[in-house]
Amino acid sequence: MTAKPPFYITTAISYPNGAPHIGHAYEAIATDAIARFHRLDGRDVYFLTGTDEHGQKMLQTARKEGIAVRELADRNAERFREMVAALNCSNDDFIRTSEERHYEASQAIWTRMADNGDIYKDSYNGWYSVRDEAYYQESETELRDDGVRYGPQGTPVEWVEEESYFFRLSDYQDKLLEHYEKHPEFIGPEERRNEVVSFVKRGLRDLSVSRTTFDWGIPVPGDEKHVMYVWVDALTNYITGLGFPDENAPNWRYWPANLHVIGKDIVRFHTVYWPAFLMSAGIPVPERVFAHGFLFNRGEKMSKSVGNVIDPFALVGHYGLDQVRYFFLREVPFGQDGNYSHDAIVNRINADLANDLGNLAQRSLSMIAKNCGGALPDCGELSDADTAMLEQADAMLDACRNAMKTQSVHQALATVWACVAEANRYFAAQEPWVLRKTDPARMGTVLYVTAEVIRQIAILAQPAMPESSARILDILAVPEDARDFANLGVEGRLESGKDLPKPQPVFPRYVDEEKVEGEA
Ligand code: ME8
Repeated sequence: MTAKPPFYITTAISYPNGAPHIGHAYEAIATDAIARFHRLDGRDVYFLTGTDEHGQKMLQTARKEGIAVRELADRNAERFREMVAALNCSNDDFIRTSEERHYEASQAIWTRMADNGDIYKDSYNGWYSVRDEAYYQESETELRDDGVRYGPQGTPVEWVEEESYFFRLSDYQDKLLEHYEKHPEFIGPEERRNEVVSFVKRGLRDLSVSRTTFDWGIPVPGDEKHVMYVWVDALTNYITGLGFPDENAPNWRYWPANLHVIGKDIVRFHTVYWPAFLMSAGIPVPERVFAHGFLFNRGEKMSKSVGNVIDPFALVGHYGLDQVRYFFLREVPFGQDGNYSHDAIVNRINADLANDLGNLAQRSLSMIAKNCGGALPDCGELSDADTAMLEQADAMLDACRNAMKTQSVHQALATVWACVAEANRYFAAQEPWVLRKTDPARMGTVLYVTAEVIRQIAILAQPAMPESSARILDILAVPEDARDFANLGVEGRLESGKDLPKPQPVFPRYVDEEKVEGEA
């Protein structure tokens, strides 16, 4: 057997300065669905997520709450860990940047950049946004009528003047542009790529990479008065997680990452700073960075002061985990901004899940239970309609793979749900309940074809809805080891005569009228 090709995928690591919100949940769910897709498609997947614990934002929040910053980090990192578990994420590890292993990795990459002559000491005078943990050029900021100066993401900036180490980012301008040119797939979606290319073309300045006015961070090797700029250590998490600096570590084989999944607000860090740091340190750069959009609550930005922040735990408790996962993945074209609303989620639950897939499975499998002695009927000669139905199901994998090449998770699900819709039309048109009296053998064939199509739908729905899909595969008696994509198409056809367990409804209708706190 040949070894499975590795696939390393990561989420951004979240600031644990507060509890996780649905933006964090969205990123975790989408990344998990992509990880599961590739795992089912025969890749050796390693999936990392975690928390980004240093920096001024954490420090300020801890001060406001009157607690030690480590206490804040410990408390909220635990909430993030619970969130990914509650979302049924299949991450292989959860990294916290306050861990010892991460200090070692960050100091090692720093030393390599310094040894390469890319780090020098000077002083920084300029604007800094604590909320974004980002330095901005004055031309990127604006002084508004309220007398406050804001950065490009709409967060306030403050003037910083202090001794600082710098990274020679300006030396990497041409190398980065060459990299974007040679590897057009490095940044997705396309519009993000265009933004980055024009940002870099406008010219790069050297980057301040250390701070001296606080000590909540990783000490700069050889000059402990300085702590590293939080983004230097944050980005390094992706290699810490694989055992760096030990390049003989068993997991180092997963590097370079195949995919960093991030939100659109942090593209610059991942596609300008990060590849430059890696080039400087002599480490290969990741294959692709994909930026998803932002989630809004009925078109409004979620904020604590507006009171419309949605708690992911409450959401899952209220609607059900797979329902929430499906909703976000199907509703929001991955890469674009999306809206969350009670009505939209209820509509998806009732139309796509309860009616279209749930009813189809329940009706067809109940007929098998009642009319075929609970065993999968024989598949007789195939009519044109049967053949067309099976061909559509067999063709799903290629279409999904194509969609997933560009992380179009919504597109992959649309392909699967087009087949669900077709299966409903097929079932209605074939009228197996009429055939029961007139032509039982033909009824058997129709039920067989329907069950086989449902099998393939359930296999391909696993990345989005792991638990519910498993329950459908259970009631089709598909063995655990026959649920990956190698079993799609003709290879894995259901076996006639096999006893099926009593079918149980998988997707209940949503009837409760109550809303989740924060919902409009
Ligand atoms: O940026 N909708 O952490 P973070 C969708 N620590 N995604 C959202 C969102 C929303 N409303 N709000 C945030 C950081 N996100 C850094 C990352 S990586 C080395 C360091 C996304 O907690 C955001 O875009 O502010 C980011 O990808 C992730 O959630 C964590 O955001």
